[in-house]
Amino acid sequence: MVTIHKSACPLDCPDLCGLDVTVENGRVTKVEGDHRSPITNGFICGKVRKIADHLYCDERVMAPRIRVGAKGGGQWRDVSWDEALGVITDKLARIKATSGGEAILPYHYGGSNGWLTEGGLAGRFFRRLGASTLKQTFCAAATMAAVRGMYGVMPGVALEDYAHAQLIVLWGVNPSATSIHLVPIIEKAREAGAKLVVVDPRRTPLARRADLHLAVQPGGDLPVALAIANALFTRGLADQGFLESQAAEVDEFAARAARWSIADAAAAAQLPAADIETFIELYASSSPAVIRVGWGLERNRNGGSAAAAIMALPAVAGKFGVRGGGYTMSNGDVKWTLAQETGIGEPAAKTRAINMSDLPGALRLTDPRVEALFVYNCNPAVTAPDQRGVLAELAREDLFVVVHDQVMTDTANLADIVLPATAFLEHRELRRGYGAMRLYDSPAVVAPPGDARSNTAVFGELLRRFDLVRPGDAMTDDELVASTLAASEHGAKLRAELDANGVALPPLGDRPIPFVDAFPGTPDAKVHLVPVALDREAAPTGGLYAYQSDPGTAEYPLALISPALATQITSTFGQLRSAPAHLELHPDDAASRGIGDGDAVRIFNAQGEIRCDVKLSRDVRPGVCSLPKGLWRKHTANQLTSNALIPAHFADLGGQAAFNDARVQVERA
Ligand SMILES: Nc1nc2c(c(=O)[nH]1)N[C@H]1C(S)=C(S)[C@@H](COP(=O)(O)OP(=O)(O)OC[C@H]3O[C@@H](n4cnc5c(=O)[nH]c(N)nc54)[C@H](O)[C@@H]3O)O[C@H]1N2
Ligand SMILES: Nc1nc2c(c(=O)[nH]1)N[C@H]1C(S)=C(S)[C@@H](COP(=O)(O)OP(=O)(O)OC[C@H]3O[C@@H](n4cnc5c(=O)[nH]c(N)nc54)[C@H](O)[C@@H]3O)O[C@H]1N2
Ligand code: SF4
Ligand SMILES: [Mo]
Repeated sequence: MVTIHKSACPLDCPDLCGLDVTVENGRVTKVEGDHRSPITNGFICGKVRKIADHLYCDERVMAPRIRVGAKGGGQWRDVSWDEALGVITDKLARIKATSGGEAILPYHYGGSNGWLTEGGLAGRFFRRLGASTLKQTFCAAATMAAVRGMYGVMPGVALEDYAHAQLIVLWGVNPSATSIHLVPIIEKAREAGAKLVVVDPRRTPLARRADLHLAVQPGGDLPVALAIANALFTRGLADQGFLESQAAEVDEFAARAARWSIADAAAAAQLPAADIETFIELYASSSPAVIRVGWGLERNRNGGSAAAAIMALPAVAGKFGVRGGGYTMSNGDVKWTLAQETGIGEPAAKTRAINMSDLPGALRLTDPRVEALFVYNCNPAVTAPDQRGVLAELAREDLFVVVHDQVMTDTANLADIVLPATAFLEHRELRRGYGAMRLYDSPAVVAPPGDARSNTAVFGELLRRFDLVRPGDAMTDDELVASTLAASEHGAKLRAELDANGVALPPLGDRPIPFVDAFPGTPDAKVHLVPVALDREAAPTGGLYAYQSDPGTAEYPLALISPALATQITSTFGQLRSAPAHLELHPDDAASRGIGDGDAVRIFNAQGEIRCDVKLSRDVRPGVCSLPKGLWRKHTANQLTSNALIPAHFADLGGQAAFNDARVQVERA
């Protein structure tokens, strides 16, 4: 029997595609993009076109399993759900009784999930249990702190509206891998005469075609953006009318930007000063001009201030108020008036908050010591900083580790108990886009293989076993969706659209123009150029816009960055990759070290070393080397990935992990 179903892709990708899914004899056999959204426009990426390879792979966990023998030894005993949940319940209850709920740490991210699986019943369970809470800081913590502090809840430029721009700036973002549907829109704008600028240490596919490529040193964006702002102010290119009526702390921002001349910024960012001048000319003279702010630029010590300085530029230069003018950061902020909280039905816990980006530090805390780690929606063995510390702590015999996942990840391999999870298409999901301004109800279209259960089912059962269910609680996916929509002032409209074709548009429409249809969600509806709260948060490192110099040393001079792979979403789908990873290194850096193309190398710093082969490439700038994010341990010769060399310190805002602050040396192995 062959059936075709509507669903949507909730993976961590800005594009949020609508899907047509073919199911034959109970299995997904084909997935194609549909036409419900102009962004998907009938095509999708290779990852999801081949999702059946993931759903039915050999690494799929088919039944709950309990470790037999040593941790990480690879010996398991398949058990029933009843037995697995019985062991978990006894263990967590005992820890709570003897050491308190905070000795239990839920460890989770949104990796590939939507609202039902990301928060939902897991959130309610751990809150009611009194567990420690997790600050989710792997991604977008610095950029979101910056954009929320400056603009509050306000949508940026819709991806579709890039077609109207005369200048498109891609700043620390690589849509050719991470948001493929933006690429044809950019091409369309270019055919109509738009110019393209890319700010990226790598020559990405779009940088190769750009009118201007600023190959900035990682972490050097802040001085560049401030020097641009300073030039706009001092050369009479600032939009005084806009700033006077719509912005706050303008003089303070101008004073902080004035610390940076173009020459000094060029030196700090290791760029030709003439290229910054060209940027200023292009930016000042083009409208509509849009800056697509990515995530590559936030993952360093200056990341929050850099994001803020970049997002100040459209205000200073007066780029808002026209279709295609302004910035785009995460575009989830379109006043959906929906909150995950309403589905959880339990206020945020007041227990101790732990930053997920220092997992070894969290596991070394005392008072109380963490005795149980419950991992779901996450693969920290290969995605968290300080990988050697993470692996050592996970292997601790006195730490009880539960992992709920679809496949045997590197984290699952170190667990005491592994619970099989459903994948999207096997469970329902409600997903709001952070690029595409859409809300999709993506139903389950197929039963999971084996005994896999959804997050809702697992945490619903744990709530029951701990006697934590309260009258009126939403317990099923249907009830969670209903209660979330019921609490929204636009719930009836959203419900009607979702019921009609599975997708709803924001109450503001799907292409609101900033400062025409949508205004800053700050208390005074102005853009704040030096928000007091952010300045206070960044005080330990000199306040907002204070530049912290490059962490490179003579011993470890090379910046190691870890950009996204086209074939994975972070580590998701990594089990399907058999090819080993290569370090990309500039030929000049290789020559001075006697390294040839294809050589085996050691990449190292004080935290450890990685062994893999090298690929010489002029696509990385000199002084920078690149090993992709999301690799699995099997992809390198010594089972460690770039995360092993990443320091456990944070960016200046949001407690964001500083993935691109690793400084290393490379030598022939
Ligand atoms: N195919 C695919 N799509 C994805 C993902 C994936 O893993 N694979 N991940 C999803 C997720 S979780 C996210 S957060 C987004 C990420 O989306 P992007 O931000 O596009 O992804 P990255 O590759 O992490 O970083 C973008 C670029 O930043 C550059 N970069 C690194 N350091 C700096 C710096 O200091 N300054 C500047 N200006 N540039 C820098 C890198 O060279 C890279 O080309 O993509 C999402 N989409
Ligand atoms: N070196 C380096 N590391 C990085 C980054 C970097 O730039 N450099 N970037 C970071 C970024 S941007 C991000 S977003 C993080 C992402 O890091 P993680 O949050 O660890 O995300 P993924 O690697 O995608 O892993 C998500 C896991 O959740 C599982 N999963 C998916 N759906 C479900 C579900 O419904 N239920 C359950 N229980 N499990 C499910 C998947 O199978 C997968 O194993 O990684 C960060 N790590
Ligand atoms: S990963 Fe992105 S491009 Fe691929 S199907 Fe999902 S939303 Fe579309
Ligand atoms: Mo991310």
